[in-house]
Amino acid sequence: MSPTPAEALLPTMEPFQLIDQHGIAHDDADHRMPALARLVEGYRHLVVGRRVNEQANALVRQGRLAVYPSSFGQEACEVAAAMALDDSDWLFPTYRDAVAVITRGVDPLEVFVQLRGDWHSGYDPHSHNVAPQTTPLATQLVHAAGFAHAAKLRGEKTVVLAICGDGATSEGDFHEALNFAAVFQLPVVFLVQNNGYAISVPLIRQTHAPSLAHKAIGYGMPGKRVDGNDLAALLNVLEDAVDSARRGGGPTLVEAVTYRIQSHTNADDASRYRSDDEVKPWLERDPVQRMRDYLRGAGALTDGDDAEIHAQAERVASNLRDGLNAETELDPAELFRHVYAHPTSQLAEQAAMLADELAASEDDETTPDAAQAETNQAEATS
Ligand SMILES: Cc1ncc(C[n+]2csc(CCOP(=O)(O)OP(=O)(O)O)c2C)c(N)n1
Ligand SMILES: [Mg+2]
Repeated sequence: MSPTPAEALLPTMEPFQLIDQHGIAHDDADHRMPALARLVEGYRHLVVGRRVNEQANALVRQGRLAVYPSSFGQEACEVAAAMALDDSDWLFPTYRDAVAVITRGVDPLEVFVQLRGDWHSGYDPHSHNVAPQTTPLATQLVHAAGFAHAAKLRGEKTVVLAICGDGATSEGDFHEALNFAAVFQLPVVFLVQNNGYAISVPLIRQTHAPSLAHKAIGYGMPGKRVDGNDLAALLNVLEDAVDSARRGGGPTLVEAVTYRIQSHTNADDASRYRSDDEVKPWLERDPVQRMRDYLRGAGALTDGDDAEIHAQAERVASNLRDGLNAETELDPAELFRHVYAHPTSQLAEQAAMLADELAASEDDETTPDAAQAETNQAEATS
């Protein structure tokens, strides 16, 4: 019996999977498997993404980055989110989605200067159609819905993909964005990375729904649950959702079931609220190793290919290290420069106050030198 229109919106409880954790493809799902060349491209992004996560963690320990919310173990979600979109589409990421932004083509160094505190948003959003990474939870979902609304009004074929976490689904903005997108049938894909935690708060404290994807039916949009550590399944589900949005089919909510392997950020200690026993099975579901095993089994990845991909990842890491280890010359006046096209009088006043303070501190710094110079002069002539 075919499902009723309401039943058709419901997700399956079992997350959709194409490749299991041992790298074995499901026979009955083979016809939905992305092309091997596309999976090799995806694997390259996974390896680079993993290396970026490792390098960023190291740069935090070296004091070169203030903080890093790692997507270690979630790289398949990051890569699939970027790969599912056309160049003319738009990505709306969160603080945890540096790897998605990099996969989209943004220079890694430009992504990370924000976390060093140099710039408000290090990259130009228009260079690769990537909105700034947002920290206030779920705000990017409302921006994404509004952006998609504008695209639809203009008759453009743009699709918007917005990412959020499981914790963000408790925000009012999540509800408003999904409701608005469904009512106006906007071309948006909402990707929830359910990594089990919102800092120390587990999913059980976030929702009483059977799953996060089940929330979709309340808005009248399809909900999909997918294995968030299976790049092939993610590409399949997200590409379908993007196609549907582009053809005028409205929004989709996709819940990717994954796990936050590391602490929330370096400022958090996950061992205070969860055990190693809980983490261990997720290490065995690693998305990078899984794709590698599948591609090796399919004869699509030689030792040479793999070595070349890892060498590329090393180059990305080394450029990031060099770039972030270079001392920068920052002009504090830039803080004010891009707030308004025409600065308000208050802003001009604050800028002048800062300039005075900086000039005064420069005077303070030169005073001891001047005093020393006088002493030297006196000694030389005595
Ligand atoms: C509106 C708002 N409230 C609270 C916070 C503080 N905060 C930062 S990250 C976070 C947890 C978010 O968890 P989740 O949405 O699951 O994303 P994850 O960090 O797991 O990727 C919280 C509560 C915030 N950034 N914004
Ligand atoms: Mg989370």
